[in-house]
Amino acid sequence: MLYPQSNRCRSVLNLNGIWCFKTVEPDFVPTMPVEDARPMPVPASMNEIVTDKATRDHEGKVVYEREFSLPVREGERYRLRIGATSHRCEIYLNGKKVGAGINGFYPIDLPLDEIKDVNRLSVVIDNRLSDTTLPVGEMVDGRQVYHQDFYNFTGIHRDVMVYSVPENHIRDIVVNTVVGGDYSRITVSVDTDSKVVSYVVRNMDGKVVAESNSGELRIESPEKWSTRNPYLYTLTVETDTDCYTETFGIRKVEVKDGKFLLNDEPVYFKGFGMHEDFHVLGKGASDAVNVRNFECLKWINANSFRTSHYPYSEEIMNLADRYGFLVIDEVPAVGMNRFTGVKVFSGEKALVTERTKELHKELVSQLIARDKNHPSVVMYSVGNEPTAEEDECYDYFKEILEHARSLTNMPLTFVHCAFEEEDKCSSLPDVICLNRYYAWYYNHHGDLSDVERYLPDELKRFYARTGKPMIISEYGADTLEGFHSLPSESFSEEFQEEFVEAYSKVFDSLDFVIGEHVWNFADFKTKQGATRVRGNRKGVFTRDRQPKLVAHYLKKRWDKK
Ligand code: BDP
Repeated sequence: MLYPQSNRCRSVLNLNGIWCFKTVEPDFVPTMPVEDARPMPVPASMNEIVTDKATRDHEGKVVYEREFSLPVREGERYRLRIGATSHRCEIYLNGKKVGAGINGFYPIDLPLDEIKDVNRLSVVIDNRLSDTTLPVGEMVDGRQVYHQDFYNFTGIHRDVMVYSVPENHIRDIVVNTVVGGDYSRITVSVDTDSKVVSYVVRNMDGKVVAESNSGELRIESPEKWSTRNPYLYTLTVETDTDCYTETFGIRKVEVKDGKFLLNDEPVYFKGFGMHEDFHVLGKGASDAVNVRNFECLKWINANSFRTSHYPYSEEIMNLADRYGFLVIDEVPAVGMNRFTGVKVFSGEKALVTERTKELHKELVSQLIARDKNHPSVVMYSVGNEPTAEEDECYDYFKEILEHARSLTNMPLTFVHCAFEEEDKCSSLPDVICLNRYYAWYYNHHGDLSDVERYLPDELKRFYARTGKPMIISEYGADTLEGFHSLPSESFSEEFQEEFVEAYSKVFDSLDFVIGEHVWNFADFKTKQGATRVRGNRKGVFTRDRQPKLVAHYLKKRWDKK
């Protein structure tokens, strides 16, 4: 699936803006224009916009609707592209169903065959989570329950576009690069019914560096993509009816001898688990917020992040390529844990079923299909914190990882939270990603001596058993900006700094730790809960992207690391 592009063969009409919105009954079908609708911005989450609780907390279906017109030209086909709606949705054009979206974090791309002078586009979204969605959720006593921490936002969250393509257009381009001694071999495969006429590769100065009429190209002395030099090339494919320019990078990724290698050099991951989340926008995409995030990441000397806990927008992935960030790209398999000991992967109360597994596999396929040409993506994560204590979790994730392995050569992982003594799944991933909260959720809240007492020992046991390199993919302490305490106590800015310092000391003493991702980059909205004051406050930055005290510590640490 290619991102919409405007060029001499294609055009794009952006449909962002103010749409009509309404909460609707479960059997709603938009046969007629919606009545009594209220204005709603796209992209954005409706929950951050409305002022009444009933709408904010609505569990079920909502409809978004707008009209559009465009000049229809002979020989052109039109397609609709919605970056993401949360969650499942059905799409109607002039009252007729034209397609559906199966997940809240993936693009929907479908043909619009019956365009009229004026068109009514309706998107009916269902925000409920179940075993047929990812994240998973369940109904308990007639109420929606989900086990992930972040807020279950509802809305059209990413850009909406109608774009034109010529007949027999290019459906997909896959760019594979192999780095040799002083050259790179590029193999391109193009999914189209038309004949490919040329392949042209340009460097960042716009100079042609390789040209061919077959999908095999060779670049002499290539500039390799890295965090220090995020060098990008473009490939323009011309067919007898269509053209498309795709961006790519040349780099080699490997996990070897306990190290994570980028272009044969060991990498230490410095950065964060993040969220797509901001005031007023909720999960609504914003170029301004995205670029501010990357500026903050650069400022603090991070080199990587995880797209916790779902695929981020394609615009963010493009920025990661451009800024030179290593991305652990995660599918939305989160919430597969009740944290109560009640079985999740089996039994009468199973949260995760065969239906979940089928969807999970499909979403792994779609993520790899979407992100395969991004040099920033150096590892895929197929889930976050499932109950790795269960045998059935092992069987499940073995199958998911085997499926992913059949689709990509990139390293694979999923994020663990089970303790070493209980863990059954750490033999599965290429790199162990581990979330740890000693001195916060366990064992003695607020006592930082816990970190030294328990963490190194546990990490060493993991390593002794698996021999795999390890990234600590979450560790952090909720912190209210402006709350200071001498001596420190939990929730103060001083405590957060001391907390991160204590963990850092442990990481520095263990060779097999190849990275640290603090939880979280910024404060974010969660469901309401007794441990949440205006959301999760573990951000190193506030929700409006200003640094807390710990940010200055990390900036210095990561400058040297
Ligand atoms: C971890 C989850 C993350 C939460 C975090 C927390 O992976 O999504 O936000 O805990 O509680 O278990 O802060």
